[in-house]
Amino acid sequence: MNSKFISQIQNGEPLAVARALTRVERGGDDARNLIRALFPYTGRADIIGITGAPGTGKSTLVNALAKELCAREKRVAIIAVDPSSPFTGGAILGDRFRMQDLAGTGIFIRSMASRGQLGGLAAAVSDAILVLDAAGFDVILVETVGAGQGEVDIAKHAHTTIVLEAPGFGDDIQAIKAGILEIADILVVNKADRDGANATVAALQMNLSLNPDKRAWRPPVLKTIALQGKGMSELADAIAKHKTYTNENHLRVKKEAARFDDELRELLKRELLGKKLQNVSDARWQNWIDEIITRKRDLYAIAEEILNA
Ligand SMILES: Nc1nc2c(ncn2[C@@H]2O[C@H](COP(=O)(O)OP(=O)(O)OP(=O)(O)O)[C@@H](O)[C@H]2O)c(=O)[nH]1
Ligand SMILES: [Mg+2]
Repeated sequence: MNSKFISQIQNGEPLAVARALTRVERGGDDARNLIRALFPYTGRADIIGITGAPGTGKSTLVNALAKELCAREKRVAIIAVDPSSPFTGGAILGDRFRMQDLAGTGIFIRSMASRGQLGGLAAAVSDAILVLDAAGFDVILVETVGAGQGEVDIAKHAHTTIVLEAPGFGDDIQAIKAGILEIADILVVNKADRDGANATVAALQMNLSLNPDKRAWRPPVLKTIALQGKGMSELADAIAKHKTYTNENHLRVKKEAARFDDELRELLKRELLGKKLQNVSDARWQNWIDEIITRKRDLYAIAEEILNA
């Protein structure tokens, strides 16, 4: 691995960081070697997950929050995860607007939609977080759609997870079903300029009381108007408070352990599967499926054959 490239990344040089992220998205040996070289320099950044239903205002809020953190002397990077097609015009236009909005602030933004890597989007996002961490960003904001709905559940591995709601979006029972209250460290009712914001806050507060958390941390419910940058100072304060809480209770290490535990298992699954299927032709695979659907053989028998090959 080119040591000049590594030190450029470590210095946070935007072009080098962008190139590193592209490499990580492509995957393969290049990505692997890069992560191996950078890994010793990771573990410092605060990873903040922002999640919520489509249209609740995640992107708008992430931009506004990034600016607030920037004003607090933090070096901020944004990863916007959009698992939908990279060809949807809306996403691309939205990106362009966001980038213009952040121009000249020093805030680094990257959207990821590609599934180029064998490991899929989730693995690419995990590696991207490592790159940005090694690049010396203090805060990495990771925006993902949904909670438990998206294929990318990065939010559950963040040091702090912010869940967005908006008035009128709230089928609150649905929110509880999706386990939102369990993953949220901070709840935000965005679009507080709209009718019904207070009702949504009250509903969330009530749900929190009905489902008392085992944690000592009770997620605050904040109101924001992301479009006007309102409520960002309170949100940044709540993030800082949660960080103090996690540090004092040694939860940061625990969260990290859970994150790498999951990721190592996923990685092993992919690697083992890849190795076992390396020399299996499409025709052979199709033949196995045919044997199964015609009830000649069962799944266990086929799996055993593959494992013992
Ligand atoms: N009235 C009002 N509109 C807002 C506010 N914040 C965001 N919006 C608008 O809500 C719409 C969706 O905002 P986005 O930031 O794109 O929402 P998102 O959650 O990122 O959406 P997806 O990425 O599609 O899931 C946009 O038209 C925003 O301008 C707010 O505080 N008040
Ligand atoms: Mg968005």
